[in-house]
Amino acid sequence: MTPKVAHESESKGTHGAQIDHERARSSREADGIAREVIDNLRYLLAKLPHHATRNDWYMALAYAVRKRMLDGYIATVEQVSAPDTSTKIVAYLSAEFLTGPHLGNGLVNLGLWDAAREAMSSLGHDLANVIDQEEEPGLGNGGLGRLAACYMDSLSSLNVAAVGYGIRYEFGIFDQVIRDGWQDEVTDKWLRFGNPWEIVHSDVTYDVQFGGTTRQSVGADGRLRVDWLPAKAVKGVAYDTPVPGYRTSTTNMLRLWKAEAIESFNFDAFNVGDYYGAVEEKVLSETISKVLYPNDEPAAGRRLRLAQQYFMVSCSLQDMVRLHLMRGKRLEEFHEYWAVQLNDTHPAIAVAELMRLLVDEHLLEWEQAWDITQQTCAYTNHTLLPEALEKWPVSLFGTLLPRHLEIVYEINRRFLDEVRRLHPGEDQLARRLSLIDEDGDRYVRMAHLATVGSHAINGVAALHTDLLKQTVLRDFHQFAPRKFLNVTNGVTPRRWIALSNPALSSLITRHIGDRWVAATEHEFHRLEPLAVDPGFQHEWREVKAANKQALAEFIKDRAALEVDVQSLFDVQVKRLHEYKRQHLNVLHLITLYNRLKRTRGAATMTPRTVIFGGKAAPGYRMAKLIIKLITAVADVINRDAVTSRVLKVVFVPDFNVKVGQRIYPAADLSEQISTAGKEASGTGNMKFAMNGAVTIGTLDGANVEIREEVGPQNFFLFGLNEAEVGQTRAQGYSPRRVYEQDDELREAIDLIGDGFFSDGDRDLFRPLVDSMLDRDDYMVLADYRSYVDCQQQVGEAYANRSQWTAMSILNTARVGRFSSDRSIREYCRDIWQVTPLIASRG
Ligand code: F58
Repeated sequence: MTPKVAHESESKGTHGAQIDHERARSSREADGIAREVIDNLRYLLAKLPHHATRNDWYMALAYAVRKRMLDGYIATVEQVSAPDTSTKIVAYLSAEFLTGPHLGNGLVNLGLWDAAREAMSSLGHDLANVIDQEEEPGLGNGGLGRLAACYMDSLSSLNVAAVGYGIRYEFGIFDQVIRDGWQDEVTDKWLRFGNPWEIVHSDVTYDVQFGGTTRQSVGADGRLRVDWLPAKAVKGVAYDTPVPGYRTSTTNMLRLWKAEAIESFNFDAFNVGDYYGAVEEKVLSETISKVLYPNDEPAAGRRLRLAQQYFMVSCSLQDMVRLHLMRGKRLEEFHEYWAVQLNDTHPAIAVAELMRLLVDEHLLEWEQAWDITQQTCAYTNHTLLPEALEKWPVSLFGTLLPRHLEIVYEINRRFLDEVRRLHPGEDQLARRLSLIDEDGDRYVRMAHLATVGSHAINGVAALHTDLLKQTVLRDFHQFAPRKFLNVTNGVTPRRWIALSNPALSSLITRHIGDRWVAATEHEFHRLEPLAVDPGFQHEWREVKAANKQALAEFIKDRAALEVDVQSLFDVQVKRLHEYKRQHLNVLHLITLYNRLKRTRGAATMTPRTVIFGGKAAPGYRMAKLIIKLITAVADVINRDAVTSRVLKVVFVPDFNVKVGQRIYPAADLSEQISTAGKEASGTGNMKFAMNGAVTIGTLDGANVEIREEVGPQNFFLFGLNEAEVGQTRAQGYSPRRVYEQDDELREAIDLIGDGFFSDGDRDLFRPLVDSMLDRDDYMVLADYRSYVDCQQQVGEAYANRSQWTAMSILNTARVGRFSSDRSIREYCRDIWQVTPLIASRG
């Protein structure tokens, strides 16, 4: 069960019965919680207990838990707003926060799990079942959005005052359904049953302007002024969700903006009888926060997305300025009180918006405003893939944000002047550094804007930061090397171990105590001596077996397939992308199939259940075709009497945070098989390893550091490294030659190409086969032999139970470094220069 900590008993106040009553109702005891759940059913949901649905019970408990979170929030606000504090607040700006469901996590962090379970059971309900009712807010695509959520958890857990600023999308990432083996997208209506976690602040709103023109004038003081005469405006309304720390009094807010029309009716239109015209404006305004963009590459050109980005940034910065002035501080000292982290380039327009607010609205001098902006902002890069680097056509940018385009030009003019002063005559250098891409059509390069406007730029794993400095931001690095640093990603052990793997948590706690939940990096090492202890090994295996059994039941329910829980659970769950190479995994499956068929099942092979999950961007045809290939190969293997005895393949539909919480704890083998140099960090790799899965992987992203930590004997390495990928290409790599020279590879690819998995249809998978044979941009064929041979070693290692268990335990014991607490401490120390609030345990 989840670890418990004692809580300090509160000293009795002197404010009489009223307060006593309130105390009793904010009880941490089961009977107090149960009473409040019943009250909530009655007064918030207007339901009798025997009429209440499962959703009603969930809502009633959620409100009770939220109330306890708000006690922490009020205490945090009190601390931050005290007149004598100089607390610097972290503003984490992100277009995505993939939080996952809140109830279970809230109970873990507040230490209310057991009390809530007892309370619900006294009311005749199973807590797990109530928790499962919650629909997760899918307000992110994948790793980047989930990272933001892990960081919010760590910020609160480390008592750092912070606000997460983002967008309250009405529709998040689509729900994936599999029809006839293909992905279909269904709208994510996450708000349909209500959202008990958010608090709408109808009084915290800002106008955000778009379009129009600018006008210059000279004031009486002789100073140049620029006025923006916008064509339209929308209103952003604050929706707050509390983010409680783990057993601390600190509770921060995730503040998400919803777009609304400034006037819900255009009365001019209404008066002349154009009712629909009047409503249209409202609809258009609300469109801005309607839907999350799925990560369709390439990133160029979508006007609504730029509008979303500016909408979120403008609301957030206006909010910061308001709070700053409310605290009685001067704008000249803004950077001493706010650290703004740009989560990728999506909020990079903040650089220009902060300049506009300081210079145009608050009349600071340009130089001073620029100094404040740079000292306030910092930028995290999450990708090197050229197609994912954001750039906006100058014309689009200028139409939507005419004043910001002028500001970008002015930033660029001053910056390039400096470049030319330091590097006279180097025109090409200035061209490459420019915020404006002038090779062909003109674009605003958002990564350049973020880099120039920030005092710190970080990559998300050591290898990624090195490559960033050598490739995408090479010239910037040479120009200002000290601005660059690495902060390797991390994931929160609260959600990804304590909540999702209670059996493992209690086993660990029984042996090393419960301090690991908040001090994972330090405490997990204490498991190392237990790695070879037969008794501990036995318990470890029992936990894994139970988790696998639970996943098997889930798979039966969601994918109608029976799997062997004794078999090796070999898992690849992540977004579908060619660089992540799910199709390399498929080639291995076909190879196993062929070996089994050739020997009529006599080939000795470790039984495996190969599990896939992940969404493809709706417009990414190749990724969708790979899903079809996985399901087609699964059909053949699972139906075949010979192969299905030792091999099962399953595609778990609709992979999301909730599904992840069931999958990571049950994995034996973690597939981290991207082409070296392409995966910036990866964070699933960390979640798997923490839960005792052993990795098969390339030297990519954080895999490199995971392998360093767990030791090469406890990591299955294969494939070309990043330098070798480059060399192989440079030497005229021919995938077709590789195909011709490897019999097993040729056999596997030919089966796909000949229509064996598509009822004889030779065209279906042709684009995939051709792309591998003709170009193989992601070096699938180059790494095939190394991968398949490495998988053979995995199978053999798994057959040795005690050796495998030791590897599994050592993986958990040695990956404490990948707790997001460690990452956040580094951000605090190296980038934000913030110190924690005075901690008190909640
Ligand atoms: C991911 N990026 C990286 N982007 O791919 C992964 O290696 C890394 O671990 C993670 O960030 C966290 O640093 C990512 O998830 C997106 O989802 C973008 C969202 C907006 C559209 C373009 C993709």
